[in-house]
Amino acid sequence: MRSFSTLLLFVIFATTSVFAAKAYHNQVGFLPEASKKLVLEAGTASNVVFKDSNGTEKLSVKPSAIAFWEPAQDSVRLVDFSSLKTPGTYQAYQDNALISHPIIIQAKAWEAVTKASLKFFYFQRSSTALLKENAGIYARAAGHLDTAVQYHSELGKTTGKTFNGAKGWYDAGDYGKYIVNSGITTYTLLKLYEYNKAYFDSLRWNLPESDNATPDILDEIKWNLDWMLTMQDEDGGVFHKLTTKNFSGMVMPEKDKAIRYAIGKTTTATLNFAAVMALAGVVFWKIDNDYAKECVFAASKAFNWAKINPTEYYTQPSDVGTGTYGDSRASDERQWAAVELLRATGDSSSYWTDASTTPIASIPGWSYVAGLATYSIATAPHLFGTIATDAKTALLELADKLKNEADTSAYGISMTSSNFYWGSNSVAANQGMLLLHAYYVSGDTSYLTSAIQLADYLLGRNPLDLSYLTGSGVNSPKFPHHRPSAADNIADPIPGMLVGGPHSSGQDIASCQNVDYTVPNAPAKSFYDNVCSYATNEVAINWNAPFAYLIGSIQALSQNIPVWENLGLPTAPKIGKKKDPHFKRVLRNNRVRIEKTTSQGEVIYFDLQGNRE
Ligand code: G3I
Ligand code: 9MR
Repeated sequence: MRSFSTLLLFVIFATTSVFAAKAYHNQVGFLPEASKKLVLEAGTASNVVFKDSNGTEKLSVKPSAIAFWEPAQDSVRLVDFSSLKTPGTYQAYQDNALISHPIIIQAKAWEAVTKASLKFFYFQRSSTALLKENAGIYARAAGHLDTAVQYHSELGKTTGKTFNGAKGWYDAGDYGKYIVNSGITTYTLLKLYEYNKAYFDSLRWNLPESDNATPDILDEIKWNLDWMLTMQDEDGGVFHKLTTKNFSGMVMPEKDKAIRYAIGKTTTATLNFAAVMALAGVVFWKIDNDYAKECVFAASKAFNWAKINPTEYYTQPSDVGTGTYGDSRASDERQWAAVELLRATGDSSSYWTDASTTPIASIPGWSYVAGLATYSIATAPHLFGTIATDAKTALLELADKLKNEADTSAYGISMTSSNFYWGSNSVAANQGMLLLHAYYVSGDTSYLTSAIQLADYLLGRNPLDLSYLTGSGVNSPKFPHHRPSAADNIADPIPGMLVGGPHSSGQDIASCQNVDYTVPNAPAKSFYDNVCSYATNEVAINWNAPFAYLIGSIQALSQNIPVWENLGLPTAPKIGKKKDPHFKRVLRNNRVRIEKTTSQGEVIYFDLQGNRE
């Protein structure tokens, strides 16, 4: 019988061990050959011991020296356990105290979250019911059929005229459909397929279309491309958004009965559309050639409208309160569209001459897309020659900056305080996408390793001990700002949704009954898992897309599936083959001009810069 004092010591020890230092790590799992790290609250420097499910010690690692991470105002230690590669479930201990969640190592550790983050888009489908066989408990009635969408008065259309704007994905936690955000999202998913074709050709996630011959990712993408095509006006211009005049309440789709309008027709939306449709033409070229040609033709029409209307920027009408996606700079969209159209058609004279030929490396976002053009230029030296070299140089310069930050950061990731703003988790995912492109063009796996750190951050290696993807990991957001999840009377939110993430702007505090959830100087901790917090806890298609890109690409790469299966550039489609009564390219006085026939039947001419002759 142990003496009372020994027993007391054991009890104290056992209870204090419950409050041991915490370890923050990817709560979903690790790929066997990938980098594996956990962050340890400062605490002691004792070795961290990794035990398998039998309690057998498999690895003992000395933590790094204490380091300060500014975005969280935390002092922590890093523990690198990358040498632990045998698939299995482990737990970490320090001084015999359990400090981690289960640590899962599996060959396909990231496949389930890849599928979940892509199934999110199915749950975002407008204009259709989600059936039980595909949506399970989240089955719902159809909302927003959008078969008779009105035109906002500022578009000057004939009163009472409507159009069919069906299909497409809801933007985020709201029921709006916005071209620029939808565009970068669709483009990112098209690129995910293009670079990992072999992996996604066979991946299925129980869509209504899963039994057909088309890969699920392309079936899903087409749901949105079909809608985007409805947003192109007869003259080639593209409407900015399709929404109600104001945000609906927190209701299910079928309960939102307000009239829906096309609102705005802008240069940024039109060029964004052109870039996406051009890439769609490349990707669908061998899968559905007629559809591919329709996409490329629509892209060319859009590009030409933007030549004639180069500065049509979005202004919110006074009677509209939905999202704006305002952007008064179209040079980046023009370069992006020109690059993608050149890639789709091989026709440099019609497009490339109208855009800047200086590639700029930057982390892409819905308002600044120059980085996407640089990805395409850097990976197509056969098309862009020395400009491709410039693009690669710029890309690797920025990637090196991110990699160096990750290699010296206390949390081992490239995110710094300045990256924490609305949608910060998408900044992390987009940094990962850039690092992957650096890996593609250089073959240097250190970029791949830096990208993996960002996926680990999003899935648990963060100061909030959160896997930011709903329904994944041990701790994940339970109350996202997402109308269907809030109104469906189901406790758990729809899974596979990446919430916007922490930042300190506090732009939604008034909507959160003035609860100030921000942590002074610690943007990485300023997060509120409450449905009111649309600034930190909303979900959005342009946040899930780079996440799916990051996690899906690394899963595919880990299986050594060729990254680069060039779909084979199509021979230049005969754009303009279909007679378009509104405008066409003509030779006039031996110079290429745009001939436009106005609705009054007048024939007018523009130069390629859109100047009226
Ligand atoms: O880019 C600057 C950064 O340089 C600066 O350091 C930082 C300081 O806080 O601000 C950054 O700009 C922020 C911008 O998002 C970044 O994309 C703005 O503050 C912030 O207000 C802006 O928020 C946008 C938000 O709408 C409000 O307009 C988000 O980007 C955008 O994703 C979000 O989009 C909404 C739609 O309108 C409606 N549907 C939901 C969707 C997601 O919340
Ligand atoms: O639900 C809206 C969300 O999609 C937007 O991102 C956010 C910012 O534009 O606005 C949300 O709508 C809120 C509105 O802005 C203020 N009143 C409460 C609305 C629902 O939270």
